Amino acid sequence: MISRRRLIGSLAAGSGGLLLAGCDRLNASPRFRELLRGGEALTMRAQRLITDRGALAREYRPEDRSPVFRSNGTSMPSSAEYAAHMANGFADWRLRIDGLVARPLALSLAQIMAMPHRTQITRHDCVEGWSAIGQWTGVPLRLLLDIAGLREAARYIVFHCADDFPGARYYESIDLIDALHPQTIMAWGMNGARLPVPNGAPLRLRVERMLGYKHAKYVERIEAVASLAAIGGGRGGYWEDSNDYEWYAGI
Ligand SMILES: Nc1nc2c(c(=O)[nH]1)N[C@H]1C(S)=C(S)[C@@H](COP(=O)(O)O)O[C@H]1N2
Ligand SMILES: [Mo]
Repeated sequence: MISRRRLIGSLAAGSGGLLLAGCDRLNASPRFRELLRGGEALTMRAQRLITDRGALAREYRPEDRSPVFRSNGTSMPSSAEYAAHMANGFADWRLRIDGLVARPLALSLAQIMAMPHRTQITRHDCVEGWSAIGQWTGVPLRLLLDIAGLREAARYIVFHCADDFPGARYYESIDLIDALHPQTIMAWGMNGARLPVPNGAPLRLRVERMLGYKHAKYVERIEAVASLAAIGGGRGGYWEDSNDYEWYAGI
């Protein structure tokens, strides 16, 4: 019998397809699509039952990349602080990692870029009706959380962003299953170059089993929490608070 680890490994190497073919068939069935539309709690339970949340998102070949990967939402945070960071190439910028961790951290971009990294070519799906395939390079979130040392009470990871919307900062959150997933990375590279400002420089989340709005750009602080109730409007994200988007946006 092929072990789960070997199966995931072969998928990661691009030679598998077993799990993915299975998912495609499920997705094509109207009954399954209906299930997925039947409310968030049901979506989450159905996906936990039917799909494996540890399964990898499909990865593509370099030639599959979209010629243009558009920017959506904020294309440049408007604060003076961000402008100053941008002007000196983010040399003094720091990523803070705090909340329910044993060792709060403040990491420079150089430190983050020197860490082990992963490169993946994936499809980004925005609920506004567009998709694009891009290549992302970054440090696994799992590694950052291991270094900081998650406390036992931690249940969610919150991403605080540098951009302001009317009345609120952009933020997002995911649970620990997605946070520790092997394709969940804090990306500093895109399509072989440094992450461009319109796509979230210097650092953005890629959480490949989730819809586009979960992929927080301009992340400046990662916070581990036990509950989302006290953050923002309490629903786990900017769009969740302001527009009733689903918190669990699995694809
Ligand atoms: N900080 C921040 N993150 C964000 C957004 C944003 O406006 N601000 N937009 C979200 C949405 S809706 C999408 S589809 C993607 C777009 O990523 P892109 O600009 O690289 O295309 O970022 C997401 N993350
Ligand atoms: Mo989006």
